[in-house]
Amino acid sequence: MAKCLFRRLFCVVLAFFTVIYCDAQQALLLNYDHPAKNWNEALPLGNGRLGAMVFGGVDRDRLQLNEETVWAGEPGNNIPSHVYDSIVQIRKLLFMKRYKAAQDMSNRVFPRNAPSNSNYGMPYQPVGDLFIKYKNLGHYQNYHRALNISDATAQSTFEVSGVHYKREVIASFADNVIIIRLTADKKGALNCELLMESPQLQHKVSTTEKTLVLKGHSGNVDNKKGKVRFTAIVKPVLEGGTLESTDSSLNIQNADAVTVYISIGTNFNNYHDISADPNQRAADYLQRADVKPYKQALAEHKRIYHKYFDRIDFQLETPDTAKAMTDARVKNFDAHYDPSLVALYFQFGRYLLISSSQPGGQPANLQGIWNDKIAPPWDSKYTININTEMNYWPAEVTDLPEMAAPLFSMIKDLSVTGRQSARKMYHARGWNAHHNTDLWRITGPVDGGFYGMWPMGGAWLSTHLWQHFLYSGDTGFLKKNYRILKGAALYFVDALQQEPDHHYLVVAPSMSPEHQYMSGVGLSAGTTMDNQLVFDVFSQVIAASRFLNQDKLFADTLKTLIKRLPPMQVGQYGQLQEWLQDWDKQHDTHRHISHLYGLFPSNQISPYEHPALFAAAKKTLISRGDVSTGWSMGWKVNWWARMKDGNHSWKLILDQLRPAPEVNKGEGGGTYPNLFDAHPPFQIDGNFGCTSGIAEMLLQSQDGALEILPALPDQWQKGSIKGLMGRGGFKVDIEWSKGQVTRLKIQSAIGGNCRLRLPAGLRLRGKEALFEVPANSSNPNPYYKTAAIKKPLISEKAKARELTIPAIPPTKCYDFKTIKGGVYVFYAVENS
Ligand code: FUC
Repeated sequence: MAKCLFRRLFCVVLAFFTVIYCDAQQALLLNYDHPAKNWNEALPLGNGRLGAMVFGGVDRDRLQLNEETVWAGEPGNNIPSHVYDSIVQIRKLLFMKRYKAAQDMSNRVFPRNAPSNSNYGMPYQPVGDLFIKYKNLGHYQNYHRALNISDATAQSTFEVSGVHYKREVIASFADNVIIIRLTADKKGALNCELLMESPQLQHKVSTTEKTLVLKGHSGNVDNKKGKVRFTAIVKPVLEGGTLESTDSSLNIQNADAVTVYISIGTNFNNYHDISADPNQRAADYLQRADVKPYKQALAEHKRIYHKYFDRIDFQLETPDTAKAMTDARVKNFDAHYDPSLVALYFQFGRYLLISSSQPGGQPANLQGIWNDKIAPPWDSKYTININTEMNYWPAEVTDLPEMAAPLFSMIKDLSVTGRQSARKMYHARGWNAHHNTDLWRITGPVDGGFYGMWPMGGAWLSTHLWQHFLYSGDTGFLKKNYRILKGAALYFVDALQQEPDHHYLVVAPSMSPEHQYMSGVGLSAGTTMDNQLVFDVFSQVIAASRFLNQDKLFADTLKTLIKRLPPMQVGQYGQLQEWLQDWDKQHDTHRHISHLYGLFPSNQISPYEHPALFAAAKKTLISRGDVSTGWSMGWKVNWWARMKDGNHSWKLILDQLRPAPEVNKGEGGGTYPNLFDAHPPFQIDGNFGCTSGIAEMLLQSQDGALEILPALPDQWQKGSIKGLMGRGGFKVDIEWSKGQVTRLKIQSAIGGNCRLRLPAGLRLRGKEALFEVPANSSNPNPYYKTAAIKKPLISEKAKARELTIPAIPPTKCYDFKTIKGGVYVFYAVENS
């Protein structure tokens, strides 16, 4: 009797956990009831190096394939020669206020199209497609297609004449190949043909007895020959049935199950060495992979993926409508209450980062690693005046720092190639880069004297190294990268110019990315974003030299120069001024709001320290409006979170999670059925920007404290997030209900003072006592030391308008000491 009761109890408990587990699994699925009709419906898989877009077709399945080093062209930079004198001349024209003449000259010296002896960066290109054509599969039913982002697997299942078919695909993190597993629940039911195609001009498909082989090389563009050679080998391993090859295809008959391996190799070693053997590489990966049983390969793949993905668990309320297909959920998002779609979208961003950016590989480009076009939009390269940086915003805060390793190694490469642009173009030491780079690490201007005249790309990228240090406290990392940070600063030591009006030190010529203050004129001196970037580049070297106790003299030089940078300014409309002069237009809705770099990702505009600037930033945000390109809206989610206005962030998420238009162009944003973000067209930065913004709504750590739930929207009354990272190595779990924190757990990786900023009414209790600290006392934790900005200037016209400081929810700060490895749990005390 007791035994029976026990067994029953066991069954109930098991059923309970199965339900919870299934729900959790369900929450991390992208679901569809039909095969992909186009690329934006196909599902992305990737292991950092290899990418596959899986269409899930029944009669004809398609896997569109990428390898991250297949780019057009060959090694080599794009530095224009003999331009120094012209740059000096352009500078003079700017300082003489002859702006149009300066812009005209810039356009002449740096033509809009690449001159015949140079190039404007190479496009990222596809490898090709694998097609699997199935024979005699008549009418199908019960079709289901899913991307499981908790496991990094894609499946499609369907039924034909009572036989259940299943196809599962992984881009294996363990074996560096793509694996397709075909099964059916009737023996001998699998009959198909494997074929390959490629849009590359130079390619050839051949077969051996057991494999299908695609060889080719990348395209010629501008002054560069396409020298990336690639080899893709497809090898099906059969259980039962027969395999025959023709001169261009493989035929499988009556198999019980088939495992198809896709291995791709290229000749790329690094940006200046393409001497590897692509055939050998592809063969080596294959040889190691095809000996493993699929079950083992799948388990090993999942184990590596879980190590990263499982670090964060995010739960928001899940209504019944969340059971709908993913494309329908996007369609109905503004009509149905479905916060759980936001949790899915957030985790999808993390999934994309893990899948497109693995240590040892290339950073995620404009499309991550997924691209089917020989000439993709903006070459799918690295646009470093916002887009590449945005790709990496989620890396630290969502605890995926390893995924930033490819970015760090690209920065290291640029710190070498960028010496050429610094020296030849500007006669400066150190290194710089302009607004684009590519696989070959070009650092010269791209797209001519309007868009391309922005020598700040290297500066912005370098801040990611510093942020990694602030999050991890890894002094070894800082030491190793100090020379890169120093090189970025050294460039400005030499290149900054004294402008004539106030004698500030400014970058000239430059621009506020892609924007203009007169028709066709954007070239300027001392734009606000440049000033903020130089301030950060100098501040991080000053702080690094303090942490490492080295290079004091250089730090002293920077301390002198930093004082001569222009302050931020509040312009006539009460807006944060974009340029040194008050040229802003009041109803300007340009997608770039570069001067708000100071609000996010930087921390130079704080509501606690600089309310006037904070008010001005808000004015600017409001006047620029909400709806814009995907990446612009992604940025706005972060900005509104920094404004402590969760409801406005939520509004932007609503705007972003609207179905993207069918036409692949425009500036209205949106989301494709496969949850890829639309510029449009697809651009991955919007996914990453929004993921980062969601994290910023829940936790911030840039402003002297760990701020808990700084921008929770009314819609997210209840939820939990586990595993977000704050600077100083703090891992944070938050649970909340009725919009209030109920439980907070802090794990300290490196010890040190932990300062919490909490809603004023909230009282927390734990084993550790929390000491309330005065509002403006500085945090003794060195990773929380913020650099003091100059007092902002406020225009007389703005003063006349009476600046209203935005009200933000009142908070209080509390300190407690942590030790390395310490875990601290607090619960909300009910107000009595
Ligand atoms: C910048 C943006 C565009 C686009 C491109 C890749 O030029 O202004 O909107 O995102 O990068």
